[in-house]
Amino acid sequence: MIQQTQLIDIVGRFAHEGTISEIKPLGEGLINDTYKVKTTEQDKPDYVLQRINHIVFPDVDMVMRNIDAVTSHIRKKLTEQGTTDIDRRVLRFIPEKNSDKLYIKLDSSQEEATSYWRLMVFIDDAVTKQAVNPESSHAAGRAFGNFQAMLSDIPVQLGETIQDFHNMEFRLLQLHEVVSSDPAGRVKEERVQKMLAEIEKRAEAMCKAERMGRKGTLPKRVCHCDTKVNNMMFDKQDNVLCVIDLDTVMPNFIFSDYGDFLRTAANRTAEDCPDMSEVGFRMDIFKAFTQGYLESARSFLLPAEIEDLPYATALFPYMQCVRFLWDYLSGDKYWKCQYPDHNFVRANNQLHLLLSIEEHYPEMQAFIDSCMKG
Ligand code: GN1
Ligand code: MG
Repeated sequence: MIQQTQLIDIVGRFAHEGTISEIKPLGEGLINDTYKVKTTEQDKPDYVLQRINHIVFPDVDMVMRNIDAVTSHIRKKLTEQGTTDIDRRVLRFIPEKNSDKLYIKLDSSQEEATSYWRLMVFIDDAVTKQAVNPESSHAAGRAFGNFQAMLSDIPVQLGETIQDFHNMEFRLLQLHEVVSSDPAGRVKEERVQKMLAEIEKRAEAMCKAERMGRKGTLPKRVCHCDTKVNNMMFDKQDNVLCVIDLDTVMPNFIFSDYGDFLRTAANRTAEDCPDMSEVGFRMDIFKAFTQGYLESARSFLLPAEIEDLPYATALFPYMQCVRFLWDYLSGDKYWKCQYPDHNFVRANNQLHLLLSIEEHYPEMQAFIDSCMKG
């Protein structure tokens, strides 16, 4: 456990304002360690201090360059639009003292103990949600569409902070590799074999985006790439304030943001609920989110992108099933597990969500058509 005094020292290296009164853990993130930094003065902001997970994000410098480019571009757009509460609408990172670097590195003789830190302004009177209703889902759709729209003319080329992050062909290759090496001895389980068969049946269809990308019919745009429900801040009146958790912002097919939101928001239950009878796809959330998303994104989306939104909806539970199964077969190295089967349960949950989505395909297509005519 890291000591308060060490945390205070770390914050002290950033060009923040105010006197630190307290530093406490914040949120339930599984990747980075997050703390809230309170300051004594009423007129100074509180802050969020984060230790960046450099095992998951090996190029921290690239992560922070991407984030700087994205937040500066959005800030500029909001200023042009005359927005007054800009620090609530886009994250503001605090540089290191006497420098313009947005993170600090604390060296250690052991690589695992080396740590990377960043500090951002805490947004007051705001909440994140684990679940949405159709109304907030519509707002989220507009917000993510708007996020992509604002970034559609960003003048710099962003880096890929995790290589092949949402590349379905690569994720299948990773799975095939772990199936043949079988480091945890789990491949022989009958339930694993059954799941692998379900995965293989759909493999060709699910790699459609990569094929379109190669043909040049599907562009990469700046995407958020982790559009889970809880990566958006709302004010107390349920209005969307801003999008957070920007580590994975990178060029990708727009399917990523659309599909990953629905994967988390339109599931009737949590992604690790072990009771498969509770898993199912909520069309009310799908419709509200899609309508909101198309309102703000239709101005720049290509017909091919719009046409394949139902495919995107299926792709992300499928990809997450493959990734969770890969981690289960690897011996649970990537996601923290609370019990031995946790990753298998997660993979199975995502497979059941996919089955439910497949039943709704025609209805989804018809709804998208009606939005585009309207
Ligand atoms: C991870 O960090 P978090 O919990 O928002 C993962 C996502 C998965 C998600 C599944 C960098 O997201 O891709 O969809 O878990 N992020 C990374 O819960 O791998
Ligand atoms: Mg998060």
